[in-house]
Amino acid sequence: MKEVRGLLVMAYGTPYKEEDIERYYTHIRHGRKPSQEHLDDLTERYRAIGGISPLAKMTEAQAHALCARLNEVQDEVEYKVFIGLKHIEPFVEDAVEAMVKEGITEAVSIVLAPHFSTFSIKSYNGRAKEAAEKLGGTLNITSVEAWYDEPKFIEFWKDAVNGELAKMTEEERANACLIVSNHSLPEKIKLAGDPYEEQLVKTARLIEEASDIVNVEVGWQSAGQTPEPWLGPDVQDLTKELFEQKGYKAFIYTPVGFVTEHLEVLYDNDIECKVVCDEIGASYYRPTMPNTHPLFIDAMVDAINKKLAE
Ligand code: FEC
Repeated sequence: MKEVRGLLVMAYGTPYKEEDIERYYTHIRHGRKPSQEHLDDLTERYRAIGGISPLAKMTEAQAHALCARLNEVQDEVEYKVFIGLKHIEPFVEDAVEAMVKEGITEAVSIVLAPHFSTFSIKSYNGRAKEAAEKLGGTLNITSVEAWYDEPKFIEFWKDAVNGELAKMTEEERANACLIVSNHSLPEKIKLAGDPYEEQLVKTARLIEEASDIVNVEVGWQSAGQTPEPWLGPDVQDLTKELFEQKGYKAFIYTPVGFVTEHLEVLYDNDIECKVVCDEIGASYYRPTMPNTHPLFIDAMVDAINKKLAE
């Protein structure tokens, strides 16, 4: 019989129904309840994208597609998938406990976010390893840390950008700008030498080199509501500035730090950035997110195999 290797797929998590929003938001805020105003604001944003986010379903689909592909491309071990979420059940710790209960001793983990930061990838992997330690240390977890430059990931976005260019009129194509973005984080991460910003810039440069787009800019989105400075420029401000300075007629948004159509894409890009484009009279383009596209799943397979071969 083949050895069973755990595949721990970790992701942000989302409320399953409207009543879950408060506890989910409280978890994101490290246990501090949000004010009624902030809660109402978030509830309104979920309502604006149809009530709940497609994130939960897509995380499941991505995890299962990744596991199936890992089992297809090799014959030595049998991967078994476990989903661990950051802010709602099944939590990262629940997934680790399930693996230990099944007697699994080797696992590989990957986060459904391509860029490393102490706030995101490091905290997911740290929680998984800490949980494994607490449960007796019988489970060894090998963690993929980043995959922002995986060739198939870049190929996915190259095709996506070229696909949007093909939909444009000639005038739009000649005056088009690509905005490559990620979730903003507090600027203080830079003091600790966090590679998050550098990795986003690298992803943007690789897409620029591979695709037919000429004008490429890097921006940040979905910043939190705290008084401290967050990484910028914000994608909405950047759109306005670029329009004023360069007169672009079309903007393509590729929020490459995300891998599916969830709140931060459906609201922050498709509603907020679209409003800005409408105001300035430019066209809004946002390609379909990676979801379970074979190139994207294969990019994660490659990242896992490279990590295991180290
Ligand atoms: O579709 C959905 O329901 C969930 C979408 C969602 C994703 C996501 C990804 C990331 N976040 C990251 C960092 C932060 C920091 C704060 C923060 C706050 C929120 C709030 C919601 C939310 N995030 Fe999120 N994030 C998603 C949703 N995030 C809702 C709370 C309301 C708001 O501010 O909009 C600020 C926390 C604080 O207040 O102290 C920091 C990072 C990612 C990308 C990596 C990953 O997926 O883990 C980084 C998806």
